[in-house]
Amino acid sequence: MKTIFSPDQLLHAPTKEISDGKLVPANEIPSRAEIVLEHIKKAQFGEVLAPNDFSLDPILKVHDADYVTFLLDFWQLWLAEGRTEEEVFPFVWPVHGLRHDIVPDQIDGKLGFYSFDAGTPMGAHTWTAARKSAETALTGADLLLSGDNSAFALCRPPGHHAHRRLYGGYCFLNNAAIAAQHLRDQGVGKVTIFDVDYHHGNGTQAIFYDRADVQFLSIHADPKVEFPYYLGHANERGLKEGAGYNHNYPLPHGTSWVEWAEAMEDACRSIEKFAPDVIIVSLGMDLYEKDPISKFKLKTDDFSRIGARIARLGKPTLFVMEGGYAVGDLGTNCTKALSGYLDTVTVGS
Ligand code: SP5
Ligand code: ZN
Repeated sequence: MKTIFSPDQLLHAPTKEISDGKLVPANEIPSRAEIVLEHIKKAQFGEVLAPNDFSLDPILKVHDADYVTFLLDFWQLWLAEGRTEEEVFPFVWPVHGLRHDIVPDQIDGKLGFYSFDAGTPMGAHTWTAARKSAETALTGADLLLSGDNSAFALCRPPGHHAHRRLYGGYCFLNNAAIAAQHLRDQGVGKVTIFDVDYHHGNGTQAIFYDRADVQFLSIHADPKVEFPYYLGHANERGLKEGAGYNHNYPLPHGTSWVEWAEAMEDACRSIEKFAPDVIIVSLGMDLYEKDPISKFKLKTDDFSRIGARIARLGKPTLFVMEGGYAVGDLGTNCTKALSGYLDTVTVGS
């Protein structure tokens, strides 16, 4: 299994975030990717490749042009307005009853218009890093198209919270969605996105909610008590042609392997029924018992079990990294998931 990564993904390097109403040290930091890379190299799963260059087209298939322009231009606008802070947060949003049809000219108005939380800092190099992260996922998709059975896109910043036209939850471009759409555009018939991150993949769900060609399944902490709070309930099943192709498994705080695995079995049955040509796994490691922002109780060895179960689905699989903030154990947990997968496909084939 090849891994894709670019050091440019480290350029987005926030030091603080707003969480639970406080300014706290940032969780989504460059060392997350560095430690995973170090462990991947040691595990010798295969080559580590730089992402290929892509035009903006595959990103624009998923994200609206005005949103991409905002991400691209935002630092220039920030400086042009004489602002000097290096880490930028929104603080006002067009929620219920306010206008969504006019994009403000002023930068604070734009930041709120294109975001859904105050917990996602932006800086001078956020666009560069986010674009590379998306290209890392796209390159992984291309590896599957050229015949590899699996690949690991070491994406960072993560992607699954980003909507077509919204950033949030540390995410700017929806890497998994961009890879899925690219596979469809290159002739792959049906794609499943299986999101195991602790948080609901609200962005991915929203992007494919009315489509039958991309199935979305997410196992996550119940949004009644956990971020992102406003999406991820079990009764969100898809709309129009997409009806029946969206599956959410909200689970309570304190969930450990047995209950989590039960949800995964149900999800795997739905995946088998859908019979995708390719599976994309939104691989969050924040289910881990020691994750600093999460409240599930999965252990390091449980990640091997997740990887092994995914291998038994028997489809070409692209792993796309999402969350996971227990940085000290992140490399171990990630390689466990991938070796669990690799050991099982080898045995099976
Ligand atoms: C990709 C991803 O995992 N994004 C997660 C974004 C979560 N941001 C909100 C975090 C709120 C944390 N509250 C719990 C703090 C416990 N001290
Ligand atoms: Zn997460």
